Amino acid sequence: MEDRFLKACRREPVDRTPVWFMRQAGRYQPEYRALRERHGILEICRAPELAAEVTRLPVEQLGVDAAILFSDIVVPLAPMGVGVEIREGVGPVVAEPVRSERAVARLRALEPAEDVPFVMEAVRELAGTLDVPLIGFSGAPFTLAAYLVEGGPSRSYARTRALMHGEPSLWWRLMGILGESVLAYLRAQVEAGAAAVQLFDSWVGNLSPDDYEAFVLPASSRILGGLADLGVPLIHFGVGTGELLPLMRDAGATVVGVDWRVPLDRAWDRLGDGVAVQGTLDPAVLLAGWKAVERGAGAVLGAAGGRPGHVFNLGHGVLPGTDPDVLRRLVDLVHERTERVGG
Ligand code: 1CP
Repeated sequence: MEDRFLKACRREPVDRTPVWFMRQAGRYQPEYRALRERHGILEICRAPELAAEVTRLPVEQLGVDAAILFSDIVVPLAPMGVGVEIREGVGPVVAEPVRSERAVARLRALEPAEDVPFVMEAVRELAGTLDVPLIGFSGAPFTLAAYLVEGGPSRSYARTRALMHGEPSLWWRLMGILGESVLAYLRAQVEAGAAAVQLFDSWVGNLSPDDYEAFVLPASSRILGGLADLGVPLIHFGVGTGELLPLMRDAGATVVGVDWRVPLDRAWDRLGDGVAVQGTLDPAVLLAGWKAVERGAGAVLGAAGGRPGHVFNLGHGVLPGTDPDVLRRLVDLVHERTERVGG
């Protein structure tokens, strides 16, 4: 198996900088859109053969160095007792937002083998057949709680922030059950064959460092700490996290995912040499023509400066409307510009 991705996660020397893209499977692909004409997104997530097929597409088409399981962060919520759907053009929508003691008491902890066997089946099938490492993933407790409390996507997650300050004991009960579930879920994915995992705390950048430390770090570090014995790279990612990066490292990450707002070299200065860094090209640049992509990718690679431990990625997911050919050329560009003789 080609393992430059795993080597870079461990800050070992690599023959070329590895590259993969968040949301590398999805709407920008004609094949995915065609499949979505016939199946709902959650239906694809729950059918191992469809999820595996969609996971493979970008690996085959783009030549990326890692696959990420096709699923969604809301998949484990339904068996926990949450009525959730993914609405076209909106995102996850929760039927009854979780804001009270009663609503939290109704949640039950995820038991991965019984509750989401289709995920483990897809992971097993992919891990046994892909020739690049498979990344498993989960939403982090804060980001999952944010959807539960708000009932859907939100601009600033103000209700969630108010709840954590106003009803801390309720907040901790919610974080407790989500944290326990996420840990079990990620452990099960690794046991089924995932070679690395990414904890998506996409919306945690809405918090101040003090609030992150007080209300989120303990739950996320229990998860990352609880995975450490498995020996796989642990990628910890969020959007708008410039001020949170050292805390996200301290939670137990081996790779910190950084968005495009913080230059990669500055992010690395804040993080120190003890972790790998993933990112950070602005996904909007991919809509701006090839010259802009070349310039943007060149700046990211320049900021990485060839030090071990860079995993090239976008600062957030591939945007719908991105030309698959641009992604393909970007993979080649990263590989060509970082080729090390004798690597
Ligand atoms: O119907 C569709 O096809 C809609 C688009 C879509 C897709 C392709 C959604 C709805 N989810 C997904 C799949 C998905 N979700 C993947 C696999 C794709 C891949 O990487 O190859 C992954 C990793 C996710 C994870 C996910 N879902 C995150 C974390 C990553 C991130 O982008 O920050 C989040 C926040 C979600 C929630 C979600 N699901 C879908 C949407 C549009 C959203 C975001 C809504 C919002 O803005 O709050």
